[in-house]
Amino acid sequence: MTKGKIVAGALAPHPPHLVYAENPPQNEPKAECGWENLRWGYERLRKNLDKIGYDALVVLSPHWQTYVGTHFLGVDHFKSLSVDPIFPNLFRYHFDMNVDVALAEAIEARASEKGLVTKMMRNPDFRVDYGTIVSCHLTNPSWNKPIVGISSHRLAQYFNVDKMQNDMLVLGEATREAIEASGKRVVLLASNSLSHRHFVTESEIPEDMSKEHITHHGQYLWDMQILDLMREGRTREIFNLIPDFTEQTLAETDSGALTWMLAAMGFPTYPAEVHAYGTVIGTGNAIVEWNHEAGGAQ
Ligand code: 2X7
Ligand code: FE2
Repeated sequence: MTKGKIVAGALAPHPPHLVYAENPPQNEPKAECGWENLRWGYERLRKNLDKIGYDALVVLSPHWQTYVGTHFLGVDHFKSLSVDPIFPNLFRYHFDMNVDVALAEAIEARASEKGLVTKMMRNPDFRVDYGTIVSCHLTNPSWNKPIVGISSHRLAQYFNVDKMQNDMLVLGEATREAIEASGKRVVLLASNSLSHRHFVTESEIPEDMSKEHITHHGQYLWDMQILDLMREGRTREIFNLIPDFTEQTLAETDSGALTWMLAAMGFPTYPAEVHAYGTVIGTGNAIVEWNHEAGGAQ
């Protein structure tokens, strides 16, 4: 068997607004338009990933929150309705997805061997969270590839941010080793926004772009600093800044998703491609690609 590999990784944020604005048949609410910059960024990401080809998506979602260890979707097929608890007016999505259970089990086993608390999630009626669905839908709207879904253990909240950083390094290593042993070509998705201070009220028309802007200039400056480092290939420095960035901008990096992905990819030193940056209800969101095959190492 040929050695498997992580062919690419992406920062792939999951505001449900982006699926709402795309109007796919799976989503009940319908929009006129909205957040085009981010949606067109996802379009460019999809084109690049389709060019290199891959077998599965592995996604870590901030909205599948598990307080006892890291959990993995462990059923071949899920079909149900996922509703965003905060934005049920925007996201009521009928999902129908396949899971690469063998790969999920392989990552889980390696993570457990390395000392992490882990669990396979075997409930066939489980309602998959909107973070997993939005990032996967926007990366691959045809859903013609299986996914591996990984929960966020919420270590930054439940223990502290340093424990989160440490355990995500271990989970990243386990992910890389399992993928290499699988023989598969895999794309990783860190399903998180960057800065995450948001408005506390919604405008009358959610897709009214005259109302959309960053909540606070300070968080914008932070987002630009993180994006500059990505564009310069300085991902180790991002790792070192994540605790302060997370605290000062309430960033969704608190989920561990970005740390996990950068660790699994061996902290790339080549320039990432920033496809888009934009705000969603005041939060900072970027679509960023590390393409090991096209521009990078390995
Ligand atoms: O979960 C989210 C998010 N991360 C950002 C913006 C808006 C809604 O939901
Ligand atoms: Fe979120």
